[in-house]
Amino acid sequence: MANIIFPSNFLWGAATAAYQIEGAVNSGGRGASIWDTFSNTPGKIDNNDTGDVACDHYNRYISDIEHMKALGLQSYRTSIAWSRIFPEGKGQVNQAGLDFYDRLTDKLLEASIKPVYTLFHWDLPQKLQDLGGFNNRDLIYYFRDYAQLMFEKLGDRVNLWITHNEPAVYSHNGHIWGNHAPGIADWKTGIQVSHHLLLSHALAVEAFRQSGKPGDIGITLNLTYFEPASDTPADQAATIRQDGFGNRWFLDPLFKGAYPADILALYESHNIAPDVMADDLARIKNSLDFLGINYYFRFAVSHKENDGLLKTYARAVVGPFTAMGWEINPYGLYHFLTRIKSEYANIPIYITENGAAFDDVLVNNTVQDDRRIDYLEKHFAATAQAIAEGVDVRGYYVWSLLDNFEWSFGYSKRFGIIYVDYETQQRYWKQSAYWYRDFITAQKNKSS
Ligand code: IFM
Repeated sequence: MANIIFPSNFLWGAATAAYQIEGAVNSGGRGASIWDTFSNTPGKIDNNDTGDVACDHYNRYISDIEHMKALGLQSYRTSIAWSRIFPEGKGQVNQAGLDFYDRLTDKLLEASIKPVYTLFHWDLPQKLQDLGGFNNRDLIYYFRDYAQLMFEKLGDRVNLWITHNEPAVYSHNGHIWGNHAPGIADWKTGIQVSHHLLLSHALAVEAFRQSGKPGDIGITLNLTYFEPASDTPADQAATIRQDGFGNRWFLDPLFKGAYPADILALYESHNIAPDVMADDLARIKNSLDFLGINYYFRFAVSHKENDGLLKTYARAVVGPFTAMGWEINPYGLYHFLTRIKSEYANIPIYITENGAAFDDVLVNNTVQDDRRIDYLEKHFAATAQAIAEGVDVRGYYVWSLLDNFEWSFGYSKRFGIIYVDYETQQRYWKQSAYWYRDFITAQKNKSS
């Protein structure tokens, strides 16, 4: 690691998301989101945890920014809670919500930390879900209007924007598997939602470009590295299907203006293909200045005749594993960075999330998380390798700044480089935080 030098303008950051850290769900005029509804439904979340309090970041953002500053972060990625801005998703604007993100932005800039905001990290206003959620085409316009307002209010100080976080997880987990909010289990809905997410992204980008605000806008995709479990033709074909379902379904429309023919045919044969109107795909094509990549793990894929519509079985097989049971595979990150350039476009890329949960134990006010340090180091090396081969990677955001509400796992999984004691809301730096601080300092010194 000592020898690796990243470009001098490379941004080192950390990421979080509103519902996972803010808490204060009833403060400042915030409206309910689908995650409030879902997490407060008994049995949905491990230990019946909710995001009601989370890391109480809404009330502690100033001291959290002090931690970021002490870490030497150059950038911070978080999301805006739509229901703080529009408690009902549309219509009446909530000034207190705008004020919160205004203050957050100013404090970040005061600390010389570049804010990057994701407009939608899954916490849809409940009132919009009551209208059918992203299955309802009207949502594309409500999202566009919300995005437009944020560009207008913050676009003088924020110049990196992300429309959606992981549309695959939102559509699949939330609408096909049902283990995320809004808890729907229906293929047709899930696939339609994925189309409306991409289309709403495109409309928000159009609004950004029309706003004349300086800066760049993109979308963040979670890309999973799928490899065949064996070299049989059946497993290889299964891998192509799995990659098509999870990765190409989102990449192809963004870069090629078309859904992948093999997956579209599969969906058509099951009557679950999305309703797509003329021009939708033309609007989605090239609707990004950069691609955000969230990368975590590799899955080995086998053909399984009786396994659902995809007839695939994807699982983690080769250790070491994180506390999520995810296989640590830095090569997969290199694979995507180089694959985007060779198969899609030589577009700027930000690694908007990468990190690991481990069973951290607080001892003497810190956590000896050597495995997380090792994880980060290896993924940095994979990134450096891709940059050396000409991939235009511009930044890296560790997931996560803080331990936080890990969706259906509640607080049982700790991804932070800063440990949160949820009883006292005390923050404790894990050893990975000290390591990351020193790494960033060394990079700054090398490039100056
Ligand atoms: O916590 C999530 C985040 O909200 C989206 N990307 C993956 C992380 C870890 O599961």
